[in-house]
Amino acid sequence: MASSLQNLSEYNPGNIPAGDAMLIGVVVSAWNPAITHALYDGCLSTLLQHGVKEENIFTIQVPGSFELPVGARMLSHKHSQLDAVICLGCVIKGETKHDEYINSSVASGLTSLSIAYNKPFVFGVLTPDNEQQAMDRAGGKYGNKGVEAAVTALRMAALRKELTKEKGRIGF
Ligand code: DLZ
Repeated sequence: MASSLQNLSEYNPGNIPAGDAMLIGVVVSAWNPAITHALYDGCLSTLLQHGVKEENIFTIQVPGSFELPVGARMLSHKHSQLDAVICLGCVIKGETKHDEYINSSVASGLTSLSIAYNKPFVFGVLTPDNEQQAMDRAGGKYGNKGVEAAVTALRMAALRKELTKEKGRIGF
């Protein structure tokens, strides 16, 4: 498993597109707040480090991870110029299968939104077996998934800009 071998938040900052012209939405789940707030801290500091202006980061909170897709959609409607929307949550396995239902619903919801809007809706959701695994990935020994989500958003937003920018017309 990759996470047992490396800190997944390690990356080369020189390879990340500049965020100075980007508008980014962030949706944060209120369940397991110590974890999701740590994810948000990592995400926010990464966006700022790569030049995204504070006034161009639009953050909302939703009650739980299940609400991330609809929160992301509502945020996208309010700010239609967003280049990417990052969704942060933590669903810890319990006695029942709630985690499986929530996680697969969030994953398919964000996939559908990405395709429908032709923009990245980033899955920054931890799916751990227990709280320790969550802490290890929210600023602990395996890095911070919020950092990775921010890097993914910048990369995908830049790719979208590149692929959708107007081409010079040839001929007529
Ligand atoms: C209900 C629930 C449970 C049991 N566990 C979590 C969790 O670990 N992480 C999380 O983000 N949300 C959890 N929720 C709440 C659901 O995501 C959702 O908010 C409620 O079912 C209401 O739709």
